[in-house]
Amino acid sequence: MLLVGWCLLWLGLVLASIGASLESAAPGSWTTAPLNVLLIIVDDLRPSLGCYGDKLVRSPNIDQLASHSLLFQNAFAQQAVCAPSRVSFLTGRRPDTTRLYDFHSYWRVHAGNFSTIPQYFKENGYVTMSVGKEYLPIIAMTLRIAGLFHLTIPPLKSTKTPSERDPASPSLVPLLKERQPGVFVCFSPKEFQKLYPLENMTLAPDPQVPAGLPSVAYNPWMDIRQREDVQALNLSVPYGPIPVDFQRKIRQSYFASVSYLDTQVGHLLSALDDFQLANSTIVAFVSDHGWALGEHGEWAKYSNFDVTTRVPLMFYVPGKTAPLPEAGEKLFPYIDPFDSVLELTEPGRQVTDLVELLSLSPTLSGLAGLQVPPRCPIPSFHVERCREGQSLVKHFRFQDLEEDPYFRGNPRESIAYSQYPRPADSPQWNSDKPSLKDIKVMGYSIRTIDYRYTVWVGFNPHDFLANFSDVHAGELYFVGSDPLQDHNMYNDSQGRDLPRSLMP
Ligand SMILES: *[C@@H]1O[C@H](CO)[C@@H](O)[C@H](O)[C@H]1NC(C)=O
Ligand SMILES: *[C@@H]1O[C@H](CO)[C@@H](O)[C@H](O)[C@H]1NC(C)=O
Ligand SMILES: *[C@@H]1O[C@H](CO)[C@@H](O)[C@H](O)[C@H]1NC(C)=O
Ligand SMILES: *[C@@H]1O[C@H](CO)[C@@H](O)[C@H](O)[C@H]1NC(C)=O
Ligand SMILES: *[C@@H]1O[C@H](CO)[C@@H](O)[C@H](O)[C@H]1NC(C)=O
Ligand SMILES: *[C@@H]1O[C@H](CO)[C@@H](O)[C@H](O)[C@H]1NC(C)=O
Ligand SMILES: [Ca+2]
Repeated sequence: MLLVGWCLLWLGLVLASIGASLESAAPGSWTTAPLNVLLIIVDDLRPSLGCYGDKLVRSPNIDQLASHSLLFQNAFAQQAVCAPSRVSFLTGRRPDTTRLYDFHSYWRVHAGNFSTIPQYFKENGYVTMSVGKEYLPIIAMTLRIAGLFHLTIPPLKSTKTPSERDPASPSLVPLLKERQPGVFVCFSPKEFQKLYPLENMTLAPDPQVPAGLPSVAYNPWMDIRQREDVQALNLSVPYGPIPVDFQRKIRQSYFASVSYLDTQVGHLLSALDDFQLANSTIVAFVSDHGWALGEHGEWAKYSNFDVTTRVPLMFYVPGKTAPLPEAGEKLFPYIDPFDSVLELTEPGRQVTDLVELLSLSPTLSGLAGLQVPPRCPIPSFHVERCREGQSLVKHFRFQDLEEDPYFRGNPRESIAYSQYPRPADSPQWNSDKPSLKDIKVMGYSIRTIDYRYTVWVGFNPHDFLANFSDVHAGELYFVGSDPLQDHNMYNDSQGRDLPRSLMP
């Protein structure tokens, strides 16, 4: 049985501005013509990209985007699983506010009728469109439902079925051109595996389950076990390691998917050039969460480790993160990852501050010249539009940098929060994706520039209350001496001066 690659589906949100209505909607806030916004949300993409320092992965088109963008080196998802993360960053609220930790409820009726990124842009005169995974028939997939009123054009269909189409068909290009529905084809990028010969595939540097890992922190990657080819391996549950040859195949497939994705991004961005939109379109590139590829003996997402919470995040803002392209100049010429000699693209500007995906919503608003929503009161279930994350707009004021070091930010002061629910203290069949009613423990995690600190505490799914007196386990990893998070120092640190409150 062939190992088919995990398919990185993606979603593009096109927020096209309409000048006249915008100007009346936001008088005085524009110094130049309003900008379009192209938001590329990749599914399950960890920062295994050239622009994030990965030496193996070929991602020339995304690297080229990065070279014209402001790239955030340390961006973290608020919960490392699809729907909770997407709902969180599209509404700008933490999972404890959307109350969506699983796939089974609709936040507008279950928590609060919060506004979303496309909804806010639409209310401000933008035409909003999307294509991709949010169309999957899962109730919590935000845009499918919300799309009824926050997308100008209903979400476009995507398909997971391999097809005879040109594998590199630039599916979103018709959107840019005619603003008409396109079809995105996701397929097994077999051909792209040639970029990653098995003999060149490395294993995770730390493929063992760490001795000091509390069992509640471990995600047993049940969905991967259910695959036919993995079942044939007769792995022991929950810790049984995957044979190393098979690990290499998984990693090969993942990296091949990344390169395939890169070609799609390349076609999409070169269309911006072709339609002379690169001078008037903000491009944001992001993923909903990361993905473990054997680190700590784990696979897939479903944890609080950096490998699953850390995501790529970059913004191209014409005239700000890169000079405005001259007439006819190509800012994003398509680059073939199969070219034997790939020129190294110059890295663009980078920020090392720790930032959260929650910041996407206020940041896009600020960059587009819309009013940045105010900070949320506590609680904020009744407030339709506010932000729980910071706007990152201050990082884009480059001209001030030389004179005013304040705008450099201070990585030491920045913090990113993530969380993950569990149904029990030991791994079991539903540990990866517990339904709300089954959640008994919540792992609240802080990431600072120096450490990741997680406490797993009792959680009541009926009143959504965490009990910080009821600590089931803890984790503490020092980034400097243990960047891969294999040496849990929590017990050693007990009684020392550590952060008391994990609640943001
Ligand atoms: C949410 O608010 C919108 C108006 O902003 C309204 O059209 C919609 O019906 C509301 N949905 C729910 C579930 O209350
Ligand atoms: C595989 O590794 C060999 C030896 O390091 C190297 O010469 C070759 O370019 C690699 N192949 C690819 C496709 O990266
Ligand atoms: C930490 O302490 C707890 C409770 O005493 C114990 O169960 C656990 O094994 C210890 N962990 C490590 C890594 O020593
Ligand atoms: C699967 O592994 C178990 C032990 O872990 C062994 O008893 C059983 O025979 C194996 N089954 C197959 C089909 O190899
Ligand atoms: C973008 O470039 C095109 C072609 O050079 C030009 O017609 C258009 O006015 C420019 N738009 C902006 C916002 O500068
Ligand atoms: C919180 O946990 C502590 C320790 O287990 C327990 O004594 C207390 O009753 C719990 N509080 C609530 C509100 O459940
Ligand atoms: Ca995902």
